[in-house]
Amino acid sequence: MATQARTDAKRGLDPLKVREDFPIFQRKIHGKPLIYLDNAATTQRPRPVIEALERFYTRMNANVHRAVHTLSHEASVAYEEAHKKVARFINARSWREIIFTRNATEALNLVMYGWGLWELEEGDEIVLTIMEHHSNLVPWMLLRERRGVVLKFIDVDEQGRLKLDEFKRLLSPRTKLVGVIHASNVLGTINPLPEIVEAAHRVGARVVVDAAQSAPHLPLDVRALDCDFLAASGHKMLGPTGTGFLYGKRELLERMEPFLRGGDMISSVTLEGATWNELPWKFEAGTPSIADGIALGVAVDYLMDLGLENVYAHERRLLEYALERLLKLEGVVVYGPHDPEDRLGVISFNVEGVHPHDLASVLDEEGIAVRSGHHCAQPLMRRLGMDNTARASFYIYNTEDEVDRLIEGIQRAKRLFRV
Ligand code: C6P
Repeated sequence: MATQARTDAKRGLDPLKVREDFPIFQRKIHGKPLIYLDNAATTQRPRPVIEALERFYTRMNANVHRAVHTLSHEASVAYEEAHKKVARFINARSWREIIFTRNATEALNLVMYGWGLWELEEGDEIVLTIMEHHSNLVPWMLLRERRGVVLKFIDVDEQGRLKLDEFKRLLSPRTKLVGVIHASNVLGTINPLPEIVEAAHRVGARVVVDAAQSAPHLPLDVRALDCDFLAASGHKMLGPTGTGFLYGKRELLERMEPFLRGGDMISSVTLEGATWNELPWKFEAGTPSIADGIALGVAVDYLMDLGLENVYAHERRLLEYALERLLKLEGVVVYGPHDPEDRLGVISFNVEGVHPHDLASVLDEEGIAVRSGHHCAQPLMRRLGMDNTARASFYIYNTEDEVDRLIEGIQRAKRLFRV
């Protein structure tokens, strides 16, 4: 992949060059150039990812692991290779620690059904943060209902940073799991994982990290972090929709029960019972999304070619610029930490007197895509006294010029609603 021109040793990532790889930016919305600021929901796809999907169906289409014929062999090798790429991306010890799922939600459910349901008993405690996305909250409620497991929550301060002292007080020998969102999809807050993992391990608890919002934006190293599980969405990091993955420490995955049972995940079956296939296939029952998985590997190649340090640095510049401009606007409330060091380029905000859905509609007329709503984090929204927000989230193809257009769009909405 000739990405040399997309980054520069001095200036870092060049978003204008990056944009050339994304066919969707040729599209006009209401006659205006598309300004896509809904990257926390899902990102756009570069041409190599789109081409990988086409290449699979035109050159290689076959099922994996089932036949000796050439197409099946090629598809199996390419699908396995995609797991290896994801393993390198997060620095896992082995590609067998990477399980492909449909999304981050499925990855987190896999931990609950495959580990929690078997390991946890009445009175055991799970400590979660109040800023969890519903995907790392609602699954654990099942264990509260069915097993009598106790859920405890770490609160946040007014800027949406975790109260770490409180976290340490919540930990006890009864804590069996700590579930933590790495970066909030509402506030952008980056949580201090090393400190959290170390404190959790000190009381013998396992740690599951929801990295859906961090994996696409900053370098991750599961070995250094020493977390036990980590879930992410492939579709939030340039991969196809219907892709996500779970990392788990091998010794845990080996001991865990499969979540879905049936085809492809067995080693042998008799009428009396079954034994399980080797990792990761034990957890990938049935025909997987082969083309999508292979294309996720290509997305990882693309990101690694750019360099995650460059991705982070670019978004940091945009974040600082956008925060500076938004904070100067009268009647605009910006949520989350004020210090860019503590957060990523996900900015939730409200304009006094304009409902976020109305704001998003006005921005859409300008070709600007932002999300509005509760962002699947209702307990956090309630805690911070808000129902809905507008949210702009950046990625590798966004520019400062687009931030200016966003500000102009907000000013237009204020004029329209006379606020
Ligand atoms: N957030 C948003 O904020 P899926 O859709 O299952 O791949 O990802 C779920 C998920 C889990 N954790 C976090 C931190 C997330 O942000 C998300 C998805 C999207 O717009 C959709 S609610």
